[in-house]
Amino acid sequence: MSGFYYVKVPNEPVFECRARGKFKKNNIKPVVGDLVEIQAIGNGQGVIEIILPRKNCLVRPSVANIDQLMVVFAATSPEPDFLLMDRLTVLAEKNKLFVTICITKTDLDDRNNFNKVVGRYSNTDYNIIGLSNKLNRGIEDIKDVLAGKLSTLSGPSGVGKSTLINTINPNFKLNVGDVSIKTKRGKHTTTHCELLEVIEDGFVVDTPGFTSLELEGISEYELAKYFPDFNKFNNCQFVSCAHENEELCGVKDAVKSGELSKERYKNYLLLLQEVRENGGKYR
Ligand SMILES: Nc1nc2c(ncn2[C@@H]2O[C@H](COP(=O)(O)OP(=O)(O)OP(=O)(O)O)[C@@H](O)[C@H]2O)c(=O)[nH]1
Ligand SMILES: [Mg+2]
Ligand SMILES: [Zn+2]
Repeated sequence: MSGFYYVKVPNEPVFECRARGKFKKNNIKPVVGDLVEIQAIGNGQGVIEIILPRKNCLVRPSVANIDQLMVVFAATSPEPDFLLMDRLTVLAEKNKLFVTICITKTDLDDRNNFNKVVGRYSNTDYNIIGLSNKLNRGIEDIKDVLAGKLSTLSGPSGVGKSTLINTINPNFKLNVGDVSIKTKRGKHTTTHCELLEVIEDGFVVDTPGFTSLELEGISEYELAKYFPDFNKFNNCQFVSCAHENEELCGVKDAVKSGELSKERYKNYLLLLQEVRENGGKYR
């Protein structure tokens, strides 16, 4: 219900809480993943008094204190949006999160999109897991990367994020929606963020799907740092090389020789342009 926060307290049922007015006054909103102190007021209800300092806080989805970003895309239906995928990995790097890229619907993967993803990120150490919720494929691998962490699922609507949680732990019966036959898009079935203990000591936030994401608060000078595969080849002439128009650029050489993914480099240039345009706003 709106205005309520559901707080898990050890060895107690979940408390239904409101937040103290001071938070609103200071423009602070408790988010999923927050560690809080509450005052119990009876009847399983409480008031959030303190939000403990956050290790990190993502904007979209709005979650705090996470360890791992699970970037979820479908092999098809909807087709993967590689620029959005790169935006998400940049965001994860910026926040120092583990990255797992999860490609669902591999049972429908006629065009080998899973292998494309593996190729694009081959110089990163990201976990890349192909799975099918339909055929129960890859589920054990997912459980392994969820263990002991707080992870958030991020990706477009209709890729199967909620289905994945239901498959991992059949005790959950989250709503799942169809993908429109005409537009091949999801129908925004999940509408709020929720923290779920899907395996013992493995927490996951199911989130609503989204299609756009701005790289706020990233300067043009740091963007390349968030492409960890580029770092292996950055024996450029200039330390501050933007890997753009410079001569003697290790990254550009690696793209030419095929060691680095051309598509990923193209997206880097697009995002570089974007953070430059945003630069004035956020610097
Ligand atoms: N063939 C196939 N279909 C799948 C798979 N995973 C999910 N689906 C289907 O994809 C559709 C969308 O699944 P959801 O779990 O609702 O997707 P979501 O990512 O949670 O979407 P939002 O909540 O809207 O963000 C449903 O019809 C699922 O049955 C899979 O691995 N293979
Ligand atoms: Mg969902
Ligand atoms: Zn360079």
